[in-house]
Amino acid sequence: MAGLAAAFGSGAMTNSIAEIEAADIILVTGSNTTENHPVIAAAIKRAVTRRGARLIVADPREIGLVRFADVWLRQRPGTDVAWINGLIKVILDEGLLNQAFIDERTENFEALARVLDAYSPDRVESITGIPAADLVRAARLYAGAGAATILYAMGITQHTNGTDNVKALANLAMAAGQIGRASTGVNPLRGQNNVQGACDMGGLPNVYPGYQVVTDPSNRAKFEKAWGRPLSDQVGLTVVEIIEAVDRGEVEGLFILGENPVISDPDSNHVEKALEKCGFLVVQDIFLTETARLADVVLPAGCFAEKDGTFTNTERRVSRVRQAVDPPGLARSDLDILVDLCARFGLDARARTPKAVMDEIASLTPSYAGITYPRLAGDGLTWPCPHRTHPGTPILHQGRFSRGLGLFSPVAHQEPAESPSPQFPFTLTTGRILYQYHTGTMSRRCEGLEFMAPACQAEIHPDDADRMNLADDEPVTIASRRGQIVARTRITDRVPPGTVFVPFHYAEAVVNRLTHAALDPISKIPEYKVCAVRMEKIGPAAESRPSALESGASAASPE
Ligand SMILES: Nc1nc2c(c(=O)[nH]1)N[C@H]1C(S)=C(S)[C@@H](COP(=O)(O)OP(=O)(O)OC[C@H]3O[C@@H](n4cnc5c(=O)[nH]c(N)nc54)[C@H](O)[C@@H]3O)O[C@H]1N2
Ligand SMILES: Nc1nc2c(c(=O)[nH]1)N[C@H]1C(S)=C(S)[C@@H](COP(=O)(O)OP(=O)(O)OC[C@H]3O[C@@H](n4cnc5c(=O)[nH]c(N)nc54)[C@H](O)[C@@H]3O)O[C@H]1N2
Ligand SMILES: [Mo]
Repeated sequence: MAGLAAAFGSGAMTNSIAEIEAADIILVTGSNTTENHPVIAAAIKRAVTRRGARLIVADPREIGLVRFADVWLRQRPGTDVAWINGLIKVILDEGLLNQAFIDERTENFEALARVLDAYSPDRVESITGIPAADLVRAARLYAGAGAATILYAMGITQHTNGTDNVKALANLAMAAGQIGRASTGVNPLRGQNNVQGACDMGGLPNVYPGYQVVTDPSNRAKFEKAWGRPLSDQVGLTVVEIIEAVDRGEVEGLFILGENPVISDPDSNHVEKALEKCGFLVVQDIFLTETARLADVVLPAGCFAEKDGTFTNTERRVSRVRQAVDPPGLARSDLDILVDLCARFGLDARARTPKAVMDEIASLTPSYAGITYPRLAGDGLTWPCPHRTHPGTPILHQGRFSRGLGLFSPVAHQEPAESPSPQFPFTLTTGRILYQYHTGTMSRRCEGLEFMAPACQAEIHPDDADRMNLADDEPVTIASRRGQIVARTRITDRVPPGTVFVPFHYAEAVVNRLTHAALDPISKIPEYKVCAVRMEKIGPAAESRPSALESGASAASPE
């Protein structure tokens, strides 16, 4: 989210979920909304079918929302900066800029204008594969709208140039003046129920709660005083960097809470090797995961229904979560475990209950200063909520950006870290499906979900399948420079020729054995959305079909 922070001074949804439904134009990119944010997708569909809103989808795959779209821009994976710059170029050339907004609210447009020459519709078509005429139509729709909103997710951020992609979207919104009003803005649809809250609370290596940077001595002094001990002024490491540091022997101990990196981090063969080397590994989880199996100590935690607390959702809304049942067996709430650990380390954790934690948050975090348990009794509050009678802030950047003037940041197209080659001719892109959740620790324990999506299926275009003589639902080997897996084919023109989509939910076919750990230099997000692979038909022999003797008994697949 560093791109948004650079442009406006904040890295969250600029507007609320309810406003999406009232937008005239909705631009969705890198978000398979119907599968991954179905409630928001329902709002988008209602906007289109009931209010006549126009939908622009930019996604390499024919996702569910394409059926509702006026324009579908099908870019080659990893070419987002090019089509977004292309939209701004058309808006500029056709006199559709919002000049008043640019003059009053922003700075540095001239620098952006200088790079746009390289993004004529024809050049954009040659980079992205998007027909020039479609680009022009999308630009006119977006800039001509009363209120146009941009929604994006991991298809934009999980690239080595993910920060540039987000900056490009921010440039687009500012050039057309589509930000700072109701039903406009640049809106990252955040993933987990509380990932926004985790970031807000300083679950990042460079900030204290409320994005107060650790390198600022006055921030450090404030937290040292509150917590009664000296604190480091060094920026720490991000997830992938930590694994690399473990591998180099620079990090000797690791405490992992609520993550299953053996399945979810890129280049998992390397992750596994690094964790096996780790001197001391503690995993705190609600299940014995693939990562927990490598641990020296496993601390069993209670799940969401077994504890009190708050979640902060994608629209910055802080809501209460209330304990419904007791944790099973020896499991305890994450907070209880951490408070006890603190005591064993000789630290006096002052806030021992969820309510006391919330009060401490309010006392140290300006954007949460007005948030208390009594005030959260109803529908919750959206931050910034700076004092006890403040109503919360559904729309950011009205009248003024957090950083003052909105900053245009010129960005240029850059190819992904790994491109297809004769040896690895396919582009692999990875992500999610409706019926599974991440590494499957939770969803794969649900019978109904397993019934709907029991096996790892690779989406392959019919032309590619024909050429390789692959049938539907046939096992196929997929290999990259880093590893290989066996998945089952799902032949569909949802993916373009030359591209394969594989979800990362399946421990028996860990797609992250194939992905690589190339990072965006600023956000440090890995390039999960593009790498190069080859596919091989397994063939009857290797597929171990039933032998002649057994074949009378069963023709079923051995899996
Ligand atoms: N059912 C279900 N829902 C979930 C989750 C889950 O595991 N299962 N996970 C949650 C979490 S934590 C997250 S972060 C969100 C993620 O939600 P999304 O970001 O919607 O999920 P993904 O499937 O990773 O991929 C997003 C889209 O990016 C597209 N894409 C691929 N390459 C490119 C590209 O180069 N450019 C662009 N613009 N698009 C590209 C893909 O085709 C896909 O449609 O989902 C949340 N919701
Ligand atoms: N190839 C590929 N890889 C990806 C992605 C991709 O698109 N493609 N997306 C990335 C993204 S956006 C994300 S968010 C990550 C997700 O990666 P992870 O966070 O590693 O995946 P989860 O399976 O959600 O793991 C969460 C763990 O928390 C545990 N848990 C659940 N509730 C609680 C609790 O209350 N307390 C504790 N202590 N534990 C709990 C679960 O059992 C589970 O083991 O994956 C990333 N990896
Ligand atoms: Mo995520």
